[in-house]
Amino acid sequence: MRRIAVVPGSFDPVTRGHLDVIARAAGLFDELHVLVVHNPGKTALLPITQRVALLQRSIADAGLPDNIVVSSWSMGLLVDYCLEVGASVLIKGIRSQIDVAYETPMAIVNRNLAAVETVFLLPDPANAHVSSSLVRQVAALGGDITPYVPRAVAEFLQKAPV
Ligand code: COD
Repeated sequence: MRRIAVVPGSFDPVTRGHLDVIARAAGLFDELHVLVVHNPGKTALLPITQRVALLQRSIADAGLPDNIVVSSWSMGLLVDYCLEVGASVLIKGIRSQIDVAYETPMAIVNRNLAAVETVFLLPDPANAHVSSSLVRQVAALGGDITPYVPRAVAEFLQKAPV
């Protein structure tokens, strides 16, 4: 049986922290879906189509394996997407106790809803402090975001400042 997993996120924009989790998850599963989802709790910077394009380019530039599919989902529950593509696992990155507190209830609900398990991956310590919101803030104030994001994102935000 093919082992299929989904890495969901806002990816607004994709960071080096996200890419690290995606790279390691791709090595654990036969097929990995990187799924851009709107988080109603956050104010979006980039449209979903742009986030997908930047993810695709960043994954290609990093030379990640070709078992990675990038798509987006706005049709309802995350687990509905999992069922549609035959995925039985969600992957989340855990940087801190705050992430644990945020992710744990969702992991239990997703297991109850559709028997989809959540696997938590710890970050590379070099990226543990990186978040999209930090990148948005540094970019908005004119700072250097290149240590935190793939080259494609840095180039895009330099051309179209936030
Ligand atoms: N290192 C490691 N992991 C990281 C890093 C880093 N530097 N930065 C982010 N991550 C992880 C996050 O912890 C998260 O797991 C993932 O990467 C994505 O992060 P974001 O910030 O892009 O995305 P979020 O946190 O806004 O997530 C959006 C989701 C839509 C995925 C989330 O809100 C969710 O799971 N919603 C559930 C929707 C649903 O179906 N609800 C009903 C049942 S629970």
